This record gives sequence, structure tokens and C-alpha cells, in this order.
Amino acid sequence: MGLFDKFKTIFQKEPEKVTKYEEGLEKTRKEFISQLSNLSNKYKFINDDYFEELENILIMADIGVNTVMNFVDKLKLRVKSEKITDSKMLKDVIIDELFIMYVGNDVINSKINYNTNGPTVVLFIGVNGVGKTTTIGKIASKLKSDGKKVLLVAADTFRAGAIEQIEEWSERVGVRVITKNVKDPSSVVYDGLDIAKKENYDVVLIDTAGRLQNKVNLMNELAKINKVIKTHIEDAPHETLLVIDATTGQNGIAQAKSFKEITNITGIVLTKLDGTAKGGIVLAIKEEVGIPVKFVGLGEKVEDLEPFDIEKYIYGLFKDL
Ligand SMILES: Nc1nc2c(ncn2[C@@H]2O[C@H](COP(=O)(O)OP(=O)(O)O)[C@@H](O)[C@H]2O)c(=O)[nH]1
Ligand SMILES: [Mg+2]
Repeated sequence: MGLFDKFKTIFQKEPEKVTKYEEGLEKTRKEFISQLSNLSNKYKFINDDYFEELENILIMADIGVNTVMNFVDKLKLRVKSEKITDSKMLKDVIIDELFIMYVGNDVINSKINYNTNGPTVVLFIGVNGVGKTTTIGKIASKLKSDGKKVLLVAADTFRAGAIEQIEEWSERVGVRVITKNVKDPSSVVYDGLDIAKKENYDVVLIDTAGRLQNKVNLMNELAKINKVIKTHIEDAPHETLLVIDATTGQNGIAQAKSFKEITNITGIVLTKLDGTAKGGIVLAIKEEVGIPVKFVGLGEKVEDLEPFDIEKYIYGLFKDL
């Protein structure tokens, strides 16, 4: 039994666990499944043309050129060694190999690294419009229902309306937000962490403005924010989550590479997977950026955020196959 059949057996028993993934990946699934099915109808037997078309399909799904090349090479080896000739048989192997490619030899860590001694500080970075504030609202809501005392810090002092937006989330979710009418984001961060320590908050979620246009400025700004954080809590931030928008495809990958050069990122939040047919980007991030995806955004509503789970993701992509 292939890996995919195993996921199927597990998740069909507990369908509610995968609903969000199924819904959020619908666009990608439709596109992927119809193309893979067309391919195996067109080529009953596997040949070079088959592989070439498969490569195109995977690249179009934003899996990334290098990743696809490595992947198809591996597939060819398996086809040879297992003497697979029928293209219908290959579908299962493709799913297995995609899974193996993501997991590799690594221990995949998609958990938040919690501070056991004082507030856990999570810094959110990423360019304008990717979904930082929305993600903070969603995570705040989850943490609150887990019984955690959550504080938001409005350190996006740059964008007009940014403070109002996070205040709305704070009201909606019922968690406190620290704001300050200043230009310098680190000044708000300073106040926020001061309060977090004095009032024993469990988790502090810090919203920032991501101005990647000016890398030096952004680098200085993030360095200053990090310094201020460390004056309050030495080993913080415990997480620096880079938010990227799945609908921007390879551009999102480029952003991740740039941010990685200027600051230490511990995880990626990939938003708007529901809005793209190119959900293969999850696989490219792992291969090309080398930072684990920790959360995925699967819609605009407060409950549309899930800790990333490769098994649920693969199931959501291929369940109709
Ligand atoms: N469909 C969809 N929309 C999202 C998701 N996450 C964020 N958005 C939308 O993206 C837009 C920008 O989000 P915002 O949080 O303001 O981005 P920020 O500038 O990075 O803080 C908003 O309209 C959000 O509702 C998601 O997972 N799916
Ligand atoms: Mg924002």
C-alpha cells in the first residue's frame, strides 16, 4: 500500500480533521487532478514525452524548476527499477515521491517553540498585503481558545490604517493590543514587552511593516526591534515567522530568500492557498528556501488557518485521484 492510501484510510475515518485542507486546496486540486488524469489518458505507456509533460504540469503548479527536475529524475529511476510501464500505475508513485521529497531525511518541525520561562514572543514579518495582520488575528484566536493569555503589539507604524486593522482583530478575538502613535516600531515593541512581562502574558504576537524595497532600512529596523526584544527577554524572539502569499508564486519564494538574508527566520506562514491553483509552492519552499512552513492560510475567516501538516496537504491535493 502506498503512502497516499495510508493517509486516505486515516483521514476518511476522521473527515473533520481535513475539511479545511480539502476546501482550501480545491483550486489546486482541480487543476492538478485534471492535468494528471489527462496525462495518463494521453499516454497509456510511460515514455520521454510523458515525463516532459509531467515536468510542465509540476512547474505550472509552482513547485519550482529545480525541485521538479530532481523530482522527475527520481521518478525515472523508480520507473526503471520497478519496471513500471503503465502511466496509471505511476500516479501512486508520484504522490509517494512528492511526500518523500518534502519530508526527506529531516525531522519536520511545524510546532511553535514555546518559552517555558516567561512570555513567548512571536515576530511576524513579510511584505505589505501578504496577510500578516490577518494571520496574527487567526493565531490569537486559536491561542486564546487554548487558554493562553495573548497580547498583540501593533508595530506596523508605517502603513496607514494598520493600527485600526489590528485593533479590529483585537476586538473581534477579545485579546488586548498595544498601540502607540509613533514612527519608531521598536518603541511600541518596548512598551508591549514591558507590559507582557509585568502582567504575565503567555504569548506576544508582534505585527510589523515589511518594506523590502529598501533592504538596508528594513535590516536596520528588524535589528533594532530584535535588540529591544532581547533587552526584555534574552532568548526572544522565540519565533520569527515570515508570511508569504501563495498567490504570488515564485515571487513569494524570492521574498523568502531576501528576508532570509537579512534576518533569522524560524518558520513560514503561507497564506491564501485557497486563492491559487498553484498550491505546489509549499513543496518548492522546502526545497528552495529550506525553512519549514509552520502554518497555512486557507481562507479569510478567523478559523481558516491550520498548522501545516504534509499528510493533510497531500490528501487535500490528491483525494479525488
Ligand atoms: N483568501 C485568503 N485571503 C487572505 C488570507 N490571509 C489574508 N488574506 C487577505 O489578504 C489581505 C491582506 O491581509 P493583511 O493581513 O492586511 O496583510 P498584511 O499587510 O501583511 O498585514 C486581506 O484582505 C486578508 O483578508 C488567506 O489565507 N486566504
Ligand atoms: Mg498588516
